[in-house]
Amino acid sequence: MKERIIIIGANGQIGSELALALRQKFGSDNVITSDIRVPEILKEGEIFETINVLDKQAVKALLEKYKPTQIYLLAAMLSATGEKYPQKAWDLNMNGLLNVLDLAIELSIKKIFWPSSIAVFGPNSPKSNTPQYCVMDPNSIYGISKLAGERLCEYYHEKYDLDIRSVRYPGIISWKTAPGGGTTDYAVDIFFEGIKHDKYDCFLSANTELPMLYMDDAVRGTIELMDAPAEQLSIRSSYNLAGISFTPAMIAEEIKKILPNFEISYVDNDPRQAIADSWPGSIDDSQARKDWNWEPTFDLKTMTEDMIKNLKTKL
Ligand code: AKB
Repeated sequence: MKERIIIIGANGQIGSELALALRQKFGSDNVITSDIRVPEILKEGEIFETINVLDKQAVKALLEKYKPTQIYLLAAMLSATGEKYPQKAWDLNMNGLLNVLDLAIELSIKKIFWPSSIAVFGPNSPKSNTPQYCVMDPNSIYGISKLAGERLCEYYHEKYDLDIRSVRYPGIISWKTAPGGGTTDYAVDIFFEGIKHDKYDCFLSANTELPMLYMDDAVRGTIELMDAPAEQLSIRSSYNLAGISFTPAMIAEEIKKILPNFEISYVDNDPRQAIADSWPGSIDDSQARKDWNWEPTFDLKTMTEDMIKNLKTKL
């Protein structure tokens, strides 16, 4: 079957790179990007539509116009911004998802990708090598909305046979498009500031370990999950996905090996610390490895080298 894909929320950190990869795989004609904001650059042949995912009629019109076979729903408010605007975060993250799920049923669009996050875990979840199934008591509005979203995805799969696929993204590290409003964003900021100023004032403490993943692995893994035969997938809520776990002190050490003058300092009392403290330090992703052969390729060293090489050229 010829695939036609719509990405909703395509201008963000993950959407912009998924769009590149999907255009390469399926051709620009078959990948429609959409977002509430117009992108800064739109190349010839690329199709873009302005859309607010909360405007259900507009989303319906978009889906009727392009008749996609797959939807990637990436519009969301992340953890740190979510704490500033909890009602808006809940509204966007929940009602955006519900709009897309209901329209997918109405218009017979079977295949959907929706990202969850390590934010679904909470203070009583195991901290280290956090398993797929365990106590989940998220205490950020973002985490609560993602956990509720996971339950909706499984429910719609069971009840309406929607082919929804999802991963719990850790912090994603990338150089092309900056992240916005997340707790793991420090691990991207540190590279930009390190290259520009040889120093970084980190909003998380030195020993805060968090799970992270390099963008190249995240994009490849997402497309591999979407390509996997449906009968191989045993999880229809969201798969644990892991890459590299490290602390600010560890990444600073690695950066210093390439930028010897780099110095890190730490800010006290940043509200993002409490969010980070409630999240796992590392993730057990054995089910994803088993079901669809997931395997990350970048470690702390190769990721740091690749980030610095690419950012030096970019900046
Ligand atoms: C955030 O920090 O909010 C996100 C996430 C881990 O989902 N990057």
